Amino acid sequence: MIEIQSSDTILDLKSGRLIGSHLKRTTTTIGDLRNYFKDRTALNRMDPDQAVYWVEMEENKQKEGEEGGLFFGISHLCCGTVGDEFFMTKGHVHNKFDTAEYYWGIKGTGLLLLDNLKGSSRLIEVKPGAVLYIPGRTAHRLINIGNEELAVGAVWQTISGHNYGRGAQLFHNRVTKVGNSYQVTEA
Ligand code: PAN
Ligand code: ZN
Repeated sequence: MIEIQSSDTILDLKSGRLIGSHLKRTTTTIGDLRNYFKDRTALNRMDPDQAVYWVEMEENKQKEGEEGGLFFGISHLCCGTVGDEFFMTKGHVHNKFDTAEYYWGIKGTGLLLLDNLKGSSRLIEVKPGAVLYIPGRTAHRLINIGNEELAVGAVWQTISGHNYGRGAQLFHNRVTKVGNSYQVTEA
């Protein structure tokens, strides 16, 4: 006899929100991103407590640094700009440099900026259903270029860890709003 269990957590595919009783949410605000956006004057005019993005995850299932496990998280990136630079995540490389990651688009329109830290960058479109592989040794950052929240799923190893470098210096490009479109410039 096998007991049939239901899953602890449901991913609502329409909103990208997790539903469950053991979830945690980490919010990153304008104040936390002080060293990441170029236009410091615009940044200083904004409310430091304004949320730019938040990540929701299952709580206490896996431990950071434990061998063999996986983390599952949904990033929700609000729509907006600082000056003309689109809202984006801090971006990082993994401490365990070789570990890769999967992202997939759930809601909204964005870009995934990849930088191999040796002068080569790539931008990949993020839209619902897009499956994005981030190789190891690669800095990765999400950018919301749309008119609604960008929700993106992610799975990475529990041994990966996050290295944020020194602010924007991990990345060699910036994405700014021009009319209804975007432009990429050197950072
Ligand atoms: C993601 C990111 C998430 C937030 O879960 O951690 O999008 O971005 P920052 O960590 O750059 O602030 C991931 O890539 N995990 O490894
Ligand atoms: Zn990552």
